[in-house]
Amino acid sequence: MPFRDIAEASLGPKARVYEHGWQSWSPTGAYPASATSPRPSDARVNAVHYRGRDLPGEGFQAEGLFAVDPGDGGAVRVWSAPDPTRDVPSIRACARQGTLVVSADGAVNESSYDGGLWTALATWADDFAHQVGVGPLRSQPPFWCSWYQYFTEVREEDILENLAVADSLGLDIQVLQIDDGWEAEIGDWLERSPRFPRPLAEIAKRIRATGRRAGIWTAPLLVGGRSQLAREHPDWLVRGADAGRNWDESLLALDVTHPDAADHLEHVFRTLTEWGFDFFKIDFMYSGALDGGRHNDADGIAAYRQALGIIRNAIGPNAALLGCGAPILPSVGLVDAMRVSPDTGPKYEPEAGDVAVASQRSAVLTGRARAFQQGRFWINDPDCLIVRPNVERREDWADHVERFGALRSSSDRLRDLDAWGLETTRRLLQPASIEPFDLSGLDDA
Ligand code: 9PG
Repeated sequence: MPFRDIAEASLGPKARVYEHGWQSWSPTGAYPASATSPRPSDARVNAVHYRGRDLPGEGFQAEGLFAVDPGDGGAVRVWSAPDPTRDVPSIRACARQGTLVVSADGAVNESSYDGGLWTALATWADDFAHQVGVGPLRSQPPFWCSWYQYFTEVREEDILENLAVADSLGLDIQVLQIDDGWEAEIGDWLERSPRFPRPLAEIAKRIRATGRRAGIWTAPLLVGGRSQLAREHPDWLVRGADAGRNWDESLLALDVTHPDAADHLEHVFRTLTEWGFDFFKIDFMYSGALDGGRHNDADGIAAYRQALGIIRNAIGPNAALLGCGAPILPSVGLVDAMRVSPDTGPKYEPEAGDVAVASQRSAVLTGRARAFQQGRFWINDPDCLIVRPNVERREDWADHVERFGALRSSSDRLRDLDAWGLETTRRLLQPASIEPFDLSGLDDA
């Protein structure tokens, strides 16, 4: 559907807009109404971090949720998809001579709220969570994740070393989560990298023998061009879907509406569960919601929700499901916890100034702007605490995790922590709160 004008708002000097991005890594924030929001630095970033759609040169493009705060104490106007678990229209806005013109490429409702921007969004989120029937939230345990120290080079011995050090330091690490790097190829989830010589069931057993739970990263709806799956089952891929590039390969999407692909997805998660894993970080989930040709005529969002149903069915009701790189509004009610920002990293500033890519500034910008989702949609994951000595501005990152992070995790080589890093890790590793955050002060720098 083409964009059609849906509303106008007259803008006072303090007017702000709120733009919600599509998936975990898409920039989300509040900006002066006359500004232009962050744009991807190239087409790859647009595909992997945004929604891959055309963007206007000026102004804003929100995905499914947009708001205007007049800034003079007047009501906040919110535009949103009537049911974002079915359809998420793009909503554009552009300021012209003191008036903001709002347009959308699909059906959009308008509602208005008193109490300022964050209260408005929280109230909107309460209504949406109620509409979807979000069940009672369950706290999730503090965990250790391999990514922000070892990245794709992680080895079996790194996992075992940190397991032993967690014990000797007496840290409240209840789950050891193996991140990207363990798998043979993206899409081949039952085969291991040579850096993991022992079967994963054995690693999981060793983790569990210390009284902890075992966690694992996958990107279950993503298929790498090099994978055996892509080679052997081209009919399981979404036709014409471009999930971008990473790991030096092109990225495709699994079509879970194909019954054999659905069986395969279920088999992968049943097997990981049998191996002893019960904490699942499911990443690059945007790939499952891409437009494209599928076995049946389900659209991207319907196929995506179907995939989450298959995964939950395979892992059982008590396993933890942490969404990442995931379409935000279509995931409500289907995950226990959600990454609400782009990745953090040892650097404060993002490369090329692009706030969709890994950096503390990127993670803080979007993590704060989605603080209202905590305790309403799920448990907010601010990304991992990293506090080893060479992390830039590590005190500021720890403050963000403490204030706007409900899911708590550590991702340093534990042995490398100095006294302050260790004390901070010890203090912040706590079971996740299921309560909404206090949103007052969100507008302070
Ligand atoms: C593993 C990581 C970690 C991390 C996730 C996700 O190519 N890219 O643009 C790109 C974007 C995000 C990204 C990795 C690559 O990070 O958020 O915690 O699990 O995957 O690969």
